Amino acid sequence: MTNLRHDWSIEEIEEIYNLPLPELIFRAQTVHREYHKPDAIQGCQLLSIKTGGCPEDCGYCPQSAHYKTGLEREALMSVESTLEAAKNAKDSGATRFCMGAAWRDVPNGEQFDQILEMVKGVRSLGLEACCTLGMLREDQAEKLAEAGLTAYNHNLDTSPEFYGDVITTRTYDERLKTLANVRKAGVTVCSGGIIGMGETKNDRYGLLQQLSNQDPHPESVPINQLVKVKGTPLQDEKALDVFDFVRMIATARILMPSSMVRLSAGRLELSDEAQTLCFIAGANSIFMGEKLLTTPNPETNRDTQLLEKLGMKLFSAAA
Ligand code: SAM
Ligand code: DTB
Ligand code: SF4
Repeated sequence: MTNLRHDWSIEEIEEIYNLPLPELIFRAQTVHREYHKPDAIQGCQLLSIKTGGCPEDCGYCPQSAHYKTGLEREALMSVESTLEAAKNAKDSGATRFCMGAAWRDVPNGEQFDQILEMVKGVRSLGLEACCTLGMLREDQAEKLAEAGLTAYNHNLDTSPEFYGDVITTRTYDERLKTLANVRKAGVTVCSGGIIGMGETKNDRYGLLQQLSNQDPHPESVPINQLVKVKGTPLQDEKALDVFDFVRMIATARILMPSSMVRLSAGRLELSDEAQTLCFIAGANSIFMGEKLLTTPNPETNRDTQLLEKLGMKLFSAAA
């Protein structure tokens, strides 16, 4: 087995990212096969349980109250309708259900109790349960762990150097602190980032270094392509070269061999061939369903047809 390393230098990451593509993909496939089945993809389903009106100013996000994106602020969803969505997700083949809230941090009291009920309910359906609710304190992470939460998503999004260009209402260190709280509580970590926000290649290496030098590695690493949403400061960013997406995925796979690498936002823009390249480069999960949190995603039919054509399949049971 390739050893897991936590001391990758920027130079090493740069060298891997810029390998000739066939060599990069060969290396990514080689480590992928040591740790994962080459023909199986995990289906995850997202649900926005609390949409819009977020006090943070993340330049990419349609849910920030700082920008006019046409999204209405909504109240926290009920436990009942959340669990109904989770059942539907299970029926369409997902094994992980991820609940997202447009919060800066998690409020205590009734709303938090409601979240704990949702987590318990999702787990009792036999699904992995993931939450992404903003900053989390240690005691909150412990309560979520007790409720059975499988994973907490909290993206580092980009390099520490570029972070302040995209978000001014919080710091990179605050992000790292939440990740540490999650880890300490024994909940698995889901953390990744976005490319296509006008970052340099160095920023991509910096993000990958931050993720891969955590010990243990985040068990789950979502790689998102920016979804350009009208009204956000990043609405006019130029299109990302698809090979950069593939390189990012392959490099993440090589640096973090045992982690799930998730081909996340931005799939609607990708051809079947481009998605296939991402799978070959080591991505082994997708978000299913017609919506991510608030933006569109390919229809389930298109995904199942593609997997069938490729002779690949969805994981049949939750881990
Ligand atoms: N409010 C919480 C937080 O920021 O951690 C959780 C929800 S937030 C919407 C979850 C993640 O979605 C962000 O960290 C970001 O990586 C991703 N995201 C948001 N808007 C996006 C966009 N337009 N394109 C790609 N990814 C996006
Ligand atoms: C992640 O890295 N991407 C997902 C999930 N984790 C929470 C969210 C993507 C959101 C895309 C924009 C939207 O639909 O609002
Ligand atoms: Fe709020 Fe999360 Fe969107 Fe940032 S990414 S504005 S914290 S919902």
